[in-house]
Amino acid sequence: MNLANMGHFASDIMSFIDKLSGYGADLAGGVTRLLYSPAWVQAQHELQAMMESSGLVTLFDDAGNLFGRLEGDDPADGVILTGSHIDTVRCGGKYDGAFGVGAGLIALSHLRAHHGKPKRTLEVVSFAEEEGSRFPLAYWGSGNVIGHYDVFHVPEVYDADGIGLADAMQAAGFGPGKKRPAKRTDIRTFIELHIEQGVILERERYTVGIVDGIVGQRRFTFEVKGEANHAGTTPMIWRRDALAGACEMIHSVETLAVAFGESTVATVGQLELSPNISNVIPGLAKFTLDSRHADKSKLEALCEAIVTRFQAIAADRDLELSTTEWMNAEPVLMNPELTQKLAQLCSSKGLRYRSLFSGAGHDAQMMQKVCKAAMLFVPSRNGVSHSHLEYTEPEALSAAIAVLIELLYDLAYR
Ligand code: HGY
Ligand code: MN
Ligand code: MN
Ligand code: MN
Repeated sequence: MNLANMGHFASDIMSFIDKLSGYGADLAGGVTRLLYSPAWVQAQHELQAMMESSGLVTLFDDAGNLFGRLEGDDPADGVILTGSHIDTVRCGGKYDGAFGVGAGLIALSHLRAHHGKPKRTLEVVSFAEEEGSRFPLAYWGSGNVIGHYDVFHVPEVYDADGIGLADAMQAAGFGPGKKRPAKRTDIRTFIELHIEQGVILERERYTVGIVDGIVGQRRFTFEVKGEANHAGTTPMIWRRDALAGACEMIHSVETLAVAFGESTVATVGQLELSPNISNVIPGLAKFTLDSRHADKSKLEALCEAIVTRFQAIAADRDLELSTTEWMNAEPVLMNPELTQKLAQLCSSKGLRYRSLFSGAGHDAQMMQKVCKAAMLFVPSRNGVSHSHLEYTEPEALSAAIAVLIELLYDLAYR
């Protein structure tokens, strides 16, 4: 079947994406919707209204995850869950996360309208947070659902304005006992639709991609302490310049990552200086490292090599180095039974598809620890994501939704 008549859900998903992107819209045409921010709260409540008008029963949990439920004949038979995350990076795009939530909502309302009550319960989730953009921790939403995090023991982490995660959660109306316990043991299957955020599907002209697995990811924050001093009166040889040291460290990341081979990526995305004044030698430099690899031992070796190099540079320059690792997600494989089913459905619909590994992290990485998980990708124009230029053709979005509907039908109605 060619893509043209796969456009059945194109207008539904595009109006969903356009509507949701209004919450946190920035001037460049992108979206900034950080965990527990006012835009995030409004978006979750808008979503709740959309779910309810589609006939779903909605529930928030204590962490702020939102679920829309289409109860089956046998609720004790566990839940088949689809969805993704509602938060975005700063100045992000309209599709990352939002597509998977909208696809799930459209799929459940289609199934309810055309096939009535399922045998097994279907739910769509809008996970509270996946990106790690506001606080130095990621997967706060799905992490609470699988018991990796717990709202009764909130990590002491702060955002750029010094607001703590626990305070932000309470201010948004969530927290221990506020809604329903987040940890769940009744989820049997999780299917996440997501944009590829890479260029393979578009360049090789595939309509959808079936995800084999997701790379491992480790994120750190490094603090380099030197000595703030006068830029004019401090000879070069007597300086303990935190930024000069950090620059040497950051430059070594590129060299080391390249040496580890092409499927290795390492990124320094955030850098803060103090006192950050033109005529003062920086006394403090704080920067993040995001490192990824499909192979766990290679990722460990890369991180070890990077930290060892940093320590040598700090010693050489008489600088203090402190290292905080705040994310360590292992590489995971998706459920082969589900990926096989997806392949059958894609070929039965005549869709051009291929399997591929995800270089981006996803909630499915957490959910696969407690249930069978699978992902379906759609192409990203020019491979761009985490940017207002993020875009996917509506027909591809619609084709993936059509596949999701058939898969959920197989899982919940047969
Ligand atoms: O950064 C990532 O891997 C994803 O977009 N959270
Ligand atoms: Mn995402
Ligand atoms: Mn149908
Ligand atoms: Mn993202």
